[in-house]
Amino acid sequence: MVETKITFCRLCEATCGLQVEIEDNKILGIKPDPEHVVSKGYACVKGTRYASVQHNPDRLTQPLKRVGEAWQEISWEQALSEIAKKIRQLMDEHGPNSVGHFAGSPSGANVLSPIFRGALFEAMGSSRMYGTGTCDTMNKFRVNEDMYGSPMRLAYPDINHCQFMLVLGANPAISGNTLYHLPDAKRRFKELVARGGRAVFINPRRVETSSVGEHHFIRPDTDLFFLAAFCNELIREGHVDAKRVDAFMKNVQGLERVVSAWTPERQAAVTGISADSLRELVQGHAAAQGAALYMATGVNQGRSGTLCFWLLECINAISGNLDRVGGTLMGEGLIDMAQEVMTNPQIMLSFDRDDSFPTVAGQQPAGMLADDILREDAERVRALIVDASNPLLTCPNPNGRLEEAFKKLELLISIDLFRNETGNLAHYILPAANWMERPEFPYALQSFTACTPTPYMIYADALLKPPAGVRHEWWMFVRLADELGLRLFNHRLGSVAAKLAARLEGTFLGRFISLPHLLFDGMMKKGGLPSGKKMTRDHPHGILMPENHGGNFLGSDRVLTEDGRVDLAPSKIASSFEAQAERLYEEELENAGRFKLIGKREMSRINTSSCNSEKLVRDRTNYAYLCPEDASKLGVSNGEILEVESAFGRIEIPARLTDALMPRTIAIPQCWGHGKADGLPHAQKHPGVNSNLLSGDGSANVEALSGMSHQSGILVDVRKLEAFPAPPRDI
Ligand SMILES: Nc1nc2c(c(=O)[nH]1)N[C@H]1C(S)=C(S)[C@@H](COP(=O)(O)OP(=O)(O)OC[C@H]3O[C@@H](n4cnc5c(=O)[nH]c(N)nc54)[C@H](O)[C@@H]3O)O[C@H]1N2
Ligand SMILES: Nc1nc2c(c(=O)[nH]1)N[C@H]1C(S)=C(S)[C@@H](COP(=O)(O)OP(=O)(O)OC[C@H]3O[C@@H](n4cnc5c(=O)[nH]c(N)nc54)[C@H](O)[C@@H]3O)O[C@H]1N2
Ligand code: SF4
Ligand SMILES: [Mo]
Repeated sequence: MVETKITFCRLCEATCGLQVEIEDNKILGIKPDPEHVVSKGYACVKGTRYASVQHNPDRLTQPLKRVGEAWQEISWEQALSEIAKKIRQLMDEHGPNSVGHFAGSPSGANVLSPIFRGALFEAMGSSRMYGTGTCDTMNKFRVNEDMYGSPMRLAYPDINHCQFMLVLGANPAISGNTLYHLPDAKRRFKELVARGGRAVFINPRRVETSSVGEHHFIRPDTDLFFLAAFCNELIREGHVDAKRVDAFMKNVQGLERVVSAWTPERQAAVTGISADSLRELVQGHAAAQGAALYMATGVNQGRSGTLCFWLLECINAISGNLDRVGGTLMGEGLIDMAQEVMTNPQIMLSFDRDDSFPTVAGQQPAGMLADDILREDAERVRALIVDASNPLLTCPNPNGRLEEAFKKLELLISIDLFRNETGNLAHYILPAANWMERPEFPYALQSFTACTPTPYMIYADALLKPPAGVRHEWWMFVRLADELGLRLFNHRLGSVAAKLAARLEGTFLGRFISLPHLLFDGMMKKGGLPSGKKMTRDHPHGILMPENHGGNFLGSDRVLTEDGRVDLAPSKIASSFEAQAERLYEEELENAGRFKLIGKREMSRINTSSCNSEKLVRDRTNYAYLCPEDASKLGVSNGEILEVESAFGRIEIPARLTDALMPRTIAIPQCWGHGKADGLPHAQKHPGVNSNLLSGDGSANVEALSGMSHQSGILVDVRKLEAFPAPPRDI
């Protein structure tokens, strides 16, 4: 029987509503859900063509063990007992920190997996948690912690009422945004412009989203100077809301002092944004009834993502826009994650590593992982569980160094839907269920931080049954704890119950004690919502929650700093700015004539997760985009091969010309490079080139305040490759 079921996509943070036609556990078609309370009929190709990933012939259906060069299917009992035995041996011989875990982007869309993975590692006593959070947004968590008292206090632009929105380093129309829930972003920006507001995009590339507003080119990785000058100009022109600052904030003098040297003219010399343009933008910002600055990945991945986000938040705060309709708001989630972190500090606790490097929200830098595996001392990482990630392609891998490190691990486990490049080096691969196969509400955004200008909640039950040999991540972590004889959550009863539920999963009795359903019902009850059953029956398209009218943050107990005031100049951040800014500026002047490399997200690809889909991946390769002016200087035309070299590596890649890029900028879509992916045959036929071979790792290349990797704005030399093979053709 054909059934139409309602769910929401979990591939990116837009979490669009979907209608899925299903027969005999098979997807017949996926359409946008026109009745979803926020996405209202919007979805992109990645969501509507997900059947090509769901029913992909290369999906794993049984645990795999590497035996020599071959892969052997084994039972779950064998996999879990062998893995537990090895982990126990390593913990006994080298201590718990010799075993780490690495969480990828899809695990951020999974509510239960991080809870149980965290509980397992806490029970083991290991603080070795890595993840691609340090390739993406850890700088924001660091600033939130220092300014507002918790990494999870995350303000978002009130686009529904804002009259001036400035967006740096994001392309929401393609990406669906990050840490800001805005499906169908283009429509939302159009609405802003239609009511007389301004949407201003600051980006080295004229991006798809900026067609609805204004665009200014900025030289990659120079936003720090733009933001410092913006902040200084705002202060100098008297646009500080002194009353609000006095009442709710502290250290404004510290902020004023450190930005005072940064004039519109000084920034213009490195950013390429004229002094007049900057002044005009500050005036426009000050004149608007409600203004907000937002930044994302393109700036986060620069050398000073933390400093940039701090200045950006300060501009929002001192101009009186923080916690005000039309400015930036601090959402109230289903569960107040920030408060949870305060009362359960073992989750997401920030601490300094043994080499004094900070971790933010407990996450160690992905850019230090190779070092940590290759080091010879007692802190060496010897085993790694990679959950929903493909770090070999997505993290800095200078000249293949991360690959060399992974080969040295005594135990590498990949939990995935596929045997990806990282899985290829693993000792065991454990096949996981995906989002179509599990019950869920949207993770961090709506549920825990409510970074959504139209607050709502949605819950969807599993739509499909996973293949017989596939298991849920929560189950794997609980079963491993059971095998290792560890107590989860430091709670005897909770631990016994979780282990019992895991043992009963899939049996007749298990139907009556489904741990995921019990936990979701509990969380929804805590947030004042109906049970999962009622949500899917009565509110399948989501339920609108009370609007956020501002005025619920400043001066309230939700500001979690010690004195309840927003800190405008946290000492470590402000002193880092003082120590770094002039040096970085000099470097910019010196390197003004060189190329910088940035990324370029593509509509039909989601990091490496969609690479094996015939319906989504048609190009044989990715390209290096550059402007015609640069191309003519290099003597290169479309399809000819470029050699791109950084201090860390060298790649060869065909060129594609576009006037959307500013001079001396080269954009390469990231997360390609599937030449060795024999577990992903379609991807292997469409390999492309891995641009992360050009980014550096180790302490000199990891941002010192937050552990963020430097993956955008990398200095490179670009040449035309004279002797090249026939250029690849698209199929
Ligand atoms: N140069 C450059 N590099 C970048 C970026 C950039 O902008 N430029 N972006 C960075 C960013 S922001 C991110 S988040 C990272 C992303 O990089 P990763 O976090 O490594 O994410 P993916 O590449 O999508 O790999 C995810 C893996 O998870 C698997 N998977 C999908 N769903 C599930 C599931 O439900 N369970 C499990 N267990 N596995 C699943 C997929 O099959 C895939 O193999 O890349 C980073 N790398
Ligand atoms: N289609 C698609 N959607 C995705 C993903 C995907 O792979 N494909 N990945 C998902 C993930 S994991 C994330 S984190 C989000 C990210 O979502 P976004 O933060 O929107 O990331 P990008 O689309 O990479 O946009 C970054 C923008 O920054 C610009 N940029 C690069 N360097 C600089 C700089 O130095 N300064 C400024 N001002 N701009 C710069 C780039 O030109 C680019 O347009 O997207 C998510 N959604
Ligand atoms: S924008 Fe596309 S990938 Fe993102 S949630 Fe919506 S349908 Fe899924
Ligand atoms: Mo990301």
